[in-house]
Amino acid sequence: MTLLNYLDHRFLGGRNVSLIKLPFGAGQKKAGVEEAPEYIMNSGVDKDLKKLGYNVEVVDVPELKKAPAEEGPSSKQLYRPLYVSTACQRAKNVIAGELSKGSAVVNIGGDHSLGIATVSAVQEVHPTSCLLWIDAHADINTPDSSPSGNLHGCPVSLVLGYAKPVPPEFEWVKTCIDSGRVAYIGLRDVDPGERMLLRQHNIPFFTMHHVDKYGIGRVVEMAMAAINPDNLRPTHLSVDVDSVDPSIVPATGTRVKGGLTFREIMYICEAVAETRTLVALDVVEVNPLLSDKEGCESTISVARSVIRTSFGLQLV
Ligand SMILES: [Mn+2]
Repeated sequence: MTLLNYLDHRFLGGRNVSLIKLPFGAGQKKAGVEEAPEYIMNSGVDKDLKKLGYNVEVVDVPELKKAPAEEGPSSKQLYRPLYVSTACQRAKNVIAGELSKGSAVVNIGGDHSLGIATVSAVQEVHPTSCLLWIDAHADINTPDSSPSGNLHGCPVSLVLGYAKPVPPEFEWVKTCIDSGRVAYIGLRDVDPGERMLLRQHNIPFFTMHHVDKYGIGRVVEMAMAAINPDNLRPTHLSVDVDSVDPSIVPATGTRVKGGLTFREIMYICEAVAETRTLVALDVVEVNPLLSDKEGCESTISVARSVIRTSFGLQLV
């Protein structure tokens, strides 16, 4: 019998995974999210992946947290745009470097503004890849429509080229993916400007209503059929842990009740693993300072499970 996790990847040659630590949190205003990579690494994710037969490399981004002396011109409208932009450029270069070696990457955040870096890097190295965004929020505000000015709510609009004009700090970000290759699962807190963009551009989105109505199996099938028919594209899975219900993931900055159950998020990871197309996984928005010890451990253990399950750990 052949174990699924030993079947060949459709796009990558070896079994190499780079765990990239991204301790950065200026895409939002709550302290603590930058500490998550240490906690997640300490849970043993490197050993988990080694047990699954991968060669694992742990990678840092030099000067990721080095803040610019002054903020950029858009700082009246956005929170720390130059800092976020600088960090994302540094992260993007490191992620693209790892992907160029033929490795899969796990991007361990940090907040979801890092999505600017992860999507830019993945699209540069795997330009046909699709993006499955698992989140309570759509993160598709433009700098103009953002009610908070927090850039963790804007990464998708920047990589899709919907931010017009592009804030000068983000002129380096290419429009690198089109709406036909992006899908969402888990939405339940979407701003008015975001709702307009999702509908206007026909982006396939599956809210918690759809998860209730069709079940997670059918929802993942529909999402992947829309963005990766016949598994001909590499897949980038971006998991914001706030997609999961706050009862098991309380240690995160923007909790919204009515989220995915543990089995539903695991099912998504299992289904993506089965496609043998995963080239990049983001795990973001764990904030160990926002819960008690028990809540923090529960949150970290979900993050750990997301990683090992996406890379092929099976129930039996
Ligand atoms: Mn998010």
